[in-house]
Amino acid sequence: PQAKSKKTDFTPLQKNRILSLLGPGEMISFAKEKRSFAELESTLTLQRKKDIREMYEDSRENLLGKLERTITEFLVDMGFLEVKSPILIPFEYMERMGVGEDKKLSEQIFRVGDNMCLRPMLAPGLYNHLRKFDNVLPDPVRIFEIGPCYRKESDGNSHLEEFTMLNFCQMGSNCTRDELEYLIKELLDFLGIEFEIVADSCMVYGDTIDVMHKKMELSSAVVGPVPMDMDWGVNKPWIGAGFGLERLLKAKHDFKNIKRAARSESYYNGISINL
Ligand code: ATP
Ligand code: 9VF
Ligand code: MG
Repeated sequence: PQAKSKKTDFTPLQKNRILSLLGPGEMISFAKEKRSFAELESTLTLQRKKDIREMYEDSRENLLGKLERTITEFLVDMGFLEVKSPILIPFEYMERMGVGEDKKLSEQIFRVGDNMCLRPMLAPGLYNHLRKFDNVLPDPVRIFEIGPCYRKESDGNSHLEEFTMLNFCQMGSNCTRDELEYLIKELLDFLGIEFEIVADSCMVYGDTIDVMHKKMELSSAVVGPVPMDMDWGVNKPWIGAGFGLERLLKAKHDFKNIKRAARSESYYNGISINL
């Protein structure tokens, strides 16, 4: 016997529109859905407007901005100096980082004019600060930067072309693997994000310690020194770790796509604003 109300057939475009309107934790079964596209769209639109108004009443804080402030306060309390270095950097810096040898990363760089590029990582600025502060700050020198980085990417769910990196590092005494793992654990416990540490390697630094949340890399961390340090005038042991803030948000809020956590004109705090 024929069912009284038949399930709705959605076009691919309609499915994408509905999926974009779901709240971060929400799910839908298109196979069972009986409401029309128009009905469903207007219900979800109303809910999302309510969500945004609630955010306005409750805090008015942007998740990405808030995470930067939270991590900054945590690391400053731990004795790390907050630095802000240029985002537009000489392309020569990247050659000096050895990205020439890493074909993948060298093709991912956004070049600007003949000599400049958008930084794909924070390491050059941090190297320069470590060198300059070596004879200024007490041992061990502890610094960090949080800010935009740019890489041409093709893969979608955990990659953005414009993302926000945290890189903290320590130079001088006590630059051990244990100290590095301790700092990573303190930070991620403080943020309430579960993680697992695995061994990996990359062209730039050789062996790395990768910090994973399920299948997603949250961070690559390195125990120096490495041969490249000489080209940056750095001659002491160091440890450091680079984290993507949008990946931390994706893990924390269980976003299905990292776009919900990105600098965006489509989502605010993980909620669609195409309402
Ligand atoms: P992947 O292998 O996932 O492309 P990666 O190893 O090239 O990342 P790293 O150079 O180790 O990335 O950068 C440090 C951290 O910055 C990564 O662990 C990740 O959290 C973040 N990150 C790197 N690239 C991106 C990107 N395109 N979008 C969002 N976050 C990124
Ligand atoms: C680990 C990820 C070379 C002494 C200034 C600090 C680190 C971070 C690896 C990052 C990268 N390195 N995106 O270096 O902390 O550079 O590939 Si420093
Ligand atoms: Mg990595």
